[in-house]
Amino acid sequence: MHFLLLTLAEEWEQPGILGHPPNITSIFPPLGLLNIGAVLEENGHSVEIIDFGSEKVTKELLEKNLKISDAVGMSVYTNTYKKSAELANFIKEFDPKIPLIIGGPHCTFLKAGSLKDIPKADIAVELEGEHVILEIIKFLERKEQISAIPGIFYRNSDGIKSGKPFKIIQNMDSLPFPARHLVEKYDYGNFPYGYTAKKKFTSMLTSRGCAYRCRFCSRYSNVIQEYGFRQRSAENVIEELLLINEKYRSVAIVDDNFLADKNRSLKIFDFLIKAGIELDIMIVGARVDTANKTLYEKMKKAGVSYISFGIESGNQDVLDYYNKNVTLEQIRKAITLGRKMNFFLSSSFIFGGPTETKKHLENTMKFMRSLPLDVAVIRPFYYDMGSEFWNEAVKKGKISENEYVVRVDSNRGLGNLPIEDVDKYLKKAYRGFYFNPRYVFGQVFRALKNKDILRLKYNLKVAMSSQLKNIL
Ligand code: B12
Repeated sequence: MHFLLLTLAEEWEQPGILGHPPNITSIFPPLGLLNIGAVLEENGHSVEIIDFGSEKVTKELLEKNLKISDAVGMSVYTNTYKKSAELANFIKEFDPKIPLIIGGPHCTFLKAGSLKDIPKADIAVELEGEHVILEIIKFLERKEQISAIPGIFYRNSDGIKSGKPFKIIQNMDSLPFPARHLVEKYDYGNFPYGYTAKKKFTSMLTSRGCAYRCRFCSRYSNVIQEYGFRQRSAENVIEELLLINEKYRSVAIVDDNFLADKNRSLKIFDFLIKAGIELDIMIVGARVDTANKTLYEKMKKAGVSYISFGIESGNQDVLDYYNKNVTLEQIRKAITLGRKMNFFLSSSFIFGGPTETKKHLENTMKFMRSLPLDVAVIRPFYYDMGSEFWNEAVKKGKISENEYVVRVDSNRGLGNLPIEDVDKYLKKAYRGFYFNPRYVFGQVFRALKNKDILRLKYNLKVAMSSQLKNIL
């Protein structure tokens, strides 16, 4: 069979989907689809991937691909599910008989509900698709009953039905490596804040799930306990890194928490150092409590140049309320250590948590300015479907179930601060951080020290450009 796999992950404001690129391009390749692509090719099928976040998809291009495809698969994210529904309508208008299978976060969080949100889709896969997709092919080849397939929802004359209970892939080393050649046509790795990944760039996942329970985070293991936290072995990760090193100059490791297992991390970095691999490594998502001198020194020698932390707040009571299980002291220690290693340090903060007052936001602004960070991404607090806070707010009737993403707003009884105040503080925080003379001098100094003219050019661009508009 020939499969067409589609993803529309990035934000998309303009009307319609065909004929114009989204206003934000994909930074990372869609690993979920690359895994499924690898399994399909391994079983003799052919695959084409279209990433709507990486190219202008015209009607002609889509129709040309639909004509030669036996089935279509689509990753659905909540932030773009309406666009995904539009795309499904287009596909079924073009070819009413072509099987349309959906999967991804929106299906994992909503299950049968995702078939209601994407009315033209035939089958929805909750959780991992690598094994299920082969079962679905057997059904399409009339070799298996659809009701016998684990982890799916499908339609029949009585409405939406579920298949057998899902199965978790326990042995992560058994999965084929992502079929990266399927997206070699795209240019990933263009970060929106002054970090330019060495090209060619790709990403990788070495684990699934997270052992921690931050209450604001919408994660699969909140809706499906068994998802848990599963890691690939160091040997298996090294094997993939060696393959990546043959074609790519940089790789982003995008696990929820790659450094969770210190021994595994040390094994991987020791190997990279001994092998003298020259791969530029970015760790996108690390907890500050994994920071220690030995590990960071090995990371530096092994080629790590970038690390991003979820810091969230500069208030211990708020971190505890979020069940983040870290201290302000651990945050300061990790950032200081990362600075010593001359890593590019990115961080994310949340403004306007349910218990936060203006004083809390002032504290967080002061805290982030005191840290030698390169980037601070500040997001307002959201009740994200799949997070503990969202579940509680729904239970209390403060949010209705079909409100998938809700901003904190005391005007509707959510949190202490009205949206307009949080927005004011967001601007104040961005201005205070990026126009802090110590920050500007630090950036210029580091750009010159690292001969990173691109970064210098970028910082100047930020200072002059539209981003300024957002800040002022
Ligand atoms: C790792 C991760 C990332 C990584 C890697 C994503 C990737 N797939 O390449 C990075 C950092 C790149 C990322 C980016 C984004 N992410 Co993310 N990400 C996660 C995280 C932490 C883990 C998810 C995971 O384990 N993925 C493993 C891969 C292999 O699984 P997968 O991509 O989901 O695909 C599997 C299944 O979903 C299924 N599947 C997926 N698509 C399809 C299609 C078909 C046809 C089938 C049959 C099956 C199927 O099979 C795949 C293989 O098992 C979760 C939070 C969590 N802890 O759960 C958030 C999360 C999934 N991400 C989220 C979002 C919103 C995004 C972004 C859109 C954010 C943004 N605006 O930039 C981007 C989209 C990037 C992209 N182009 O894909 C949200 C989704 C919310 C929602 N309800 O839709 C989550 C839940 C985080 C959150 N807290 O809100 N993400």
